[in-house]
Amino acid sequence: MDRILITSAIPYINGIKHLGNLVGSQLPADLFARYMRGRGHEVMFICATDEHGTPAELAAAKAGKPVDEFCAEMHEVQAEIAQGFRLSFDNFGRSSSPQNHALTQHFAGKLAENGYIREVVEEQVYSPTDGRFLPDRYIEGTCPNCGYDSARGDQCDNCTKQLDPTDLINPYSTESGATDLEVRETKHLHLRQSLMKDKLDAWINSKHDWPILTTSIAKKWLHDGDGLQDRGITRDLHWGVPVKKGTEDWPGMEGKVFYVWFDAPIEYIAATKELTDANGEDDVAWQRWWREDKGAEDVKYFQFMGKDNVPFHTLSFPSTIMGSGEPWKLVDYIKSFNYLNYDGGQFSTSRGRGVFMDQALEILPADYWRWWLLSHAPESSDSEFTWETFQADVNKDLADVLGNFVSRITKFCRSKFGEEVPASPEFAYQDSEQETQLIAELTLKIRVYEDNMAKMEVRKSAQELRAIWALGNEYLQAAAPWTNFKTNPALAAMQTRFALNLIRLYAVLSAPFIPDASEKMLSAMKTEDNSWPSDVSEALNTLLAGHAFEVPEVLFAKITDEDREIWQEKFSGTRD
Ligand code: B3M
Ligand code: ZN
Repeated sequence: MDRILITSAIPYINGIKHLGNLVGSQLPADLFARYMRGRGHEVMFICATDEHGTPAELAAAKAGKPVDEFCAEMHEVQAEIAQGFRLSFDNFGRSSSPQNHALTQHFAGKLAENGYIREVVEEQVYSPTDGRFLPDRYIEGTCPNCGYDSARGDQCDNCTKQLDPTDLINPYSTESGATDLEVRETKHLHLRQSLMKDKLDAWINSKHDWPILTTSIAKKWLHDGDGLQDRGITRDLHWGVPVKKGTEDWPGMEGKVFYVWFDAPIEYIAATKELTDANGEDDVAWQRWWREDKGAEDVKYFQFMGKDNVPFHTLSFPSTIMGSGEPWKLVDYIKSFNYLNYDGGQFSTSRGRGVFMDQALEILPADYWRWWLLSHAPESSDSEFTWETFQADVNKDLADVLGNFVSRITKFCRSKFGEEVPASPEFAYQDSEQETQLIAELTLKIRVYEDNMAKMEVRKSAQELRAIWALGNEYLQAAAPWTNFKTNPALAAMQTRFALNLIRLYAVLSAPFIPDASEKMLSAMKTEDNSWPSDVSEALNTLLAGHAFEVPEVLFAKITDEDREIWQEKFSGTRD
């Protein structure tokens, strides 16, 4: 049994995420967490809301609420939606927690002690029109790296380069549109990432099994242009973690807070502490996940995120960890994703384009979305959501293949043998070629499925699972117990028993993808035995003759053309 630590990138607090965000971090992380739990490992799965920074301040102002109140409310909203999608976080924390304040200040103190922080008198963009220093996000302009004309002050969405607002060409205020921006002096802290360059480079180079998407972004950052640059880690905002050196004040930094991207990844650690604190456990309870001197040396740590978050997780956060000089757990594997597009364009939060998490759950249960999104995860390239493919794939995979198998065999059994697993003393599976053959095929496919799941190959895992489901239908078709029933009822009984056991097997294998349907299948089979099928033949001998079951309600209703047209229309514009 291993100890598996899993974190998903933590969603910003200001607003509800769209399906593209979901499939780029939280959903595949949940798939992996569920799988690892299913295999009997001890899992700690962490997510949180990312509550600091200008977007939070802006959104609260727009909602006419104090920012702390706004964040508390939005956290509840996001937590409920996460629950709706069956995201099985061990804790869904809040980056504004006291635990994160303390840990962030602790890291800053250690970094300063070890010479990794520089105090800089910085030139910052001041807008006379707006009457304030403009935070990065309030400034847009042309990217000096790729020429994209709507690059934000902190990062270019087109080439992913992290930017400082003063890097932008022809900058303007997104608040007022003002272009009369001035540069004024103010004092800030910089994290000396450049000192860490060789160490980071060696570390990234040692990660041979990481996705190319992850390492290529990291390497670009380390080597392009002048190489890895130091980063400002403080801001002139009110809402955030006050700048302190551990528990001590930081002279000259009064009234400033840490940059949201400095404290956000530290929240992975803090959210674990939030959980163990809430359970009344001692510090070792969270430290055994995060401190190599407290038992975390054998923890395996996996991070999930969209590609735009990769620089922060391959370079900035590791700089914080390494620079602390303390034995904090570094990530072992970073799974990153490309973008999911929406119907010929991009999902866009700012423009409200696409389907958002709350809206998705209003029209269909979580499993439909989970299955489609995961089986189309944008791994090797961007992928696209269209209503046509959504309808076609869901109807075929979930209704025609899996749902139909379950309904066909349970209904057949009920009508011929009653609602219990039929006996056939004359036949064991082992006596029959067909079942022996299927067990061998399933064994092979399940091993491939396990291998893909362990490697976080999301699409390939879905493909294999689909093929495993299809074997059930092919078996029924070939075995035809309904025909045998007339001439050889004992044979039909054995085949039926075999197929009913397949339902339980499918429930166990499918749980990471479609947890609700999996539960329905187990409860229809009146069993709580969800043990992983290490031996397929044994796993198919779990429900014995005489074991009661019931015919479940339809697992997956088909999406009709009419449904599709209504939704297509409803989600064709932008959300208000
Ligand atoms: N909140 C960006 C995002 O939601 C950011 C991730 C933080 S991960 C520590 O995509
Ligand atoms: Zn760019």
